[in-house]
Amino acid sequence: MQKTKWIWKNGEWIEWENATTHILTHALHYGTGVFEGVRAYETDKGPAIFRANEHYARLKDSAKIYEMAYDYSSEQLIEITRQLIERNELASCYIRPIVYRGYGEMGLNPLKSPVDVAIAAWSWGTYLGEEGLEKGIRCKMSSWARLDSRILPLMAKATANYANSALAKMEAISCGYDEAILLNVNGLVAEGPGENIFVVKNGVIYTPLFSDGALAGITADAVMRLARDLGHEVVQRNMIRDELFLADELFFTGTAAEVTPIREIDGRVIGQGKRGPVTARIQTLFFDVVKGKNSQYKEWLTHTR
Ligand code: PPE
Repeated sequence: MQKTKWIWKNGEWIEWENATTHILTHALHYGTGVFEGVRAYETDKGPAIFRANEHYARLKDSAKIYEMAYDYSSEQLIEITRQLIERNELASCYIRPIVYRGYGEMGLNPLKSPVDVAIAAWSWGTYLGEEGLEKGIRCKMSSWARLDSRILPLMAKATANYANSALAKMEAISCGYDEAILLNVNGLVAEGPGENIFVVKNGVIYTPLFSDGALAGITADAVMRLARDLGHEVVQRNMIRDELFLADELFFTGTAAEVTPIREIDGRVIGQGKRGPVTARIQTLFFDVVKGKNSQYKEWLTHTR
């Protein structure tokens, strides 16, 4: 991981090495944290944060679900993020805001621990490899089911949810795959451990419903708009695993994963076994948009200077 100089926490600028936390931090023991993943990209007008408003709105929603109200407005956190990027002299980077129950009382009741707010940023290259972005990745259907909203609320991007993701990721890697795909407890397609999934079939684009366990991804939302603008019909509906096997093209979306083609699942070739033409067009448009090369979507960008 590429270190930067500054991390912001509870109103203060702290040096990277000093951004530590107490062993008895509530969230460390009980998963009582919510976070965001945001990217900024280099444009010819300097760095621009992609969909900052939407990310900080989702952070607020996640915190609301966990009753962790915090005092900062989204506008304030966006301003802090701009400063963070500038202070760290970053161009394109990944931004990680986190709100969590800090050091207070041990025991399950989180309400006795303070709500801490921090934002870090660093340079983070492609999530699933440069080659993955071009050639597609190989996935494993996970033996782990995606969490169910009767167990943990999935509309909250909570640290607790990622224990499930981490198990699925480890399994996929130890079986020699790049990434996992999870079904929900009802056997319907949910998502990747850190990505939304899309099927392309006969020019139509399909993606699972939030109610089936897909995070309301901000990249997915952007990609749905881009795909519609490119003339595709986009449908959010229940999906079974068979539809993944029979897809013309499959791809993942996410802040970290961007738009990553999937070329294989469990040894089965998907489509032509490489990045398909629809995925390629969406990917190209996506990268043009985030890099400020397409003014049609400029409301999605917050420039840092
Ligand atoms: N589903 C999950 C479970 C998920 O974690 C992410 C983001 C998405 C879908 C896509 O959402 P969005 O980023 O709004 O398009 N995962 C974040 C964390 C990844 C990590 O390894 O850490 C991310 O991409 O930032």
